[in-house]
Amino acid sequence: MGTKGVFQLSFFKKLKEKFTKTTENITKTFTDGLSKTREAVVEKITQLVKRSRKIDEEFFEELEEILIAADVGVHTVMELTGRLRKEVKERKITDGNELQPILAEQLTQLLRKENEDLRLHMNPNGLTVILFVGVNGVGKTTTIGKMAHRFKEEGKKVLLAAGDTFRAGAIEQLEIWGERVGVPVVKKEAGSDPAAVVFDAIEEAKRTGADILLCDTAGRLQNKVNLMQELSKIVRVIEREIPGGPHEVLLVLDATTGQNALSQAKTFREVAKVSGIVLTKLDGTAKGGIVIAIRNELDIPVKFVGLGERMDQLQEFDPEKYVGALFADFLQGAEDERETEKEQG
Ligand SMILES: Nc1nc2c(ncn2[C@@H]2O[C@H](COP(=O)(O)OP(=O)(O)OP(=O)(O)O)[C@@H](O)[C@H]2O)c(=O)[nH]1
Ligand SMILES: [Mg+2]
Repeated sequence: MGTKGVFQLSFFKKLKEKFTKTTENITKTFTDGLSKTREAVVEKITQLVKRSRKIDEEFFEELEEILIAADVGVHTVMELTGRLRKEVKERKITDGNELQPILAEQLTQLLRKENEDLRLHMNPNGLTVILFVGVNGVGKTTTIGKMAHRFKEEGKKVLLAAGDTFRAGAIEQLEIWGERVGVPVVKKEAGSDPAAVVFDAIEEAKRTGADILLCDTAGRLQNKVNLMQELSKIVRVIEREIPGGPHEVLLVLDATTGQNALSQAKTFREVAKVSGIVLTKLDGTAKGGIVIAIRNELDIPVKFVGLGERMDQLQEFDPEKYVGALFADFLQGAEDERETEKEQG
């Protein structure tokens, strides 16, 4: 391998180091959860590279198609291939294989905004209140259950508020999660005012000295005015009872809905101060490129991703882990190549 090859590999090496530094479990959750997207994107690109003799316009057009099919979003794809074209020209790249690490590097750059903190804002002194919003069926309640589990594992005292008083069975569903995880749930009868439930929950959290209150909400969006009124009433109650709260308003989006998720985000941003996104069901889609579109087209950070239905399949979003999981086979390949080189002396 020439010096150019070594240079190309340096990004993969860094990526791999970051990827393997995290625990085996997290790496596995990401690689397993993204397997459908990996097959649809990276495997197709690999085939394209094998088939193409040179990197020409046709090559870029096919590459664009693959990325768009994975829901990366036309706008973002154009930006990405624009950068790739430039790199190919500047670094005088003729071998498609050398493109993979550059693509990985560009993707990581697109996903990581300078000085952005992807961690959840927590109240340094007292109760942290997190509100979950989003349309029907995106995974709000499940995410609350998973997050309650995470916080509990960290030794935090968690309380849940059954703020979805609208959908039949919603309160019971949250209660089941509460039992499963071992955290209490504050509820009122079905049909009550969600803001009143949240008020009660804050009282209960104060009384019992809870560290974190996670508030569920109903997932309707048929009527924007209603939604706005309902959400702003809940937010007002939290603001009044807990200075600085809500510390996070997390918009839950379903990755399998693709570009639709983007338009939901735009709507919710108008009605609530969304501070972060939880992108669920990434495991269920080959269109996991939506993470990149969301990151690039909205000014809201993706803070968590859902990679399966199990309690432990919610992960903090990390650009390196995401890109690392997409290019997992390559990282492995790069490693093998280095080993062989070492052996050959
Ligand atoms: N595969 C997979 N399924 C998920 C994930 N997150 C949630 N789900 C599933 O998505 C379905 C809907 O989840 P809910 O948590 O009920 O969604 P919701 O937003 O609370 O829905 P409403 O209460 O109707 O507004 C359930 O079957 C969950 O198990 C995920 O990350 N991966
Ligand atoms: Mg729900």
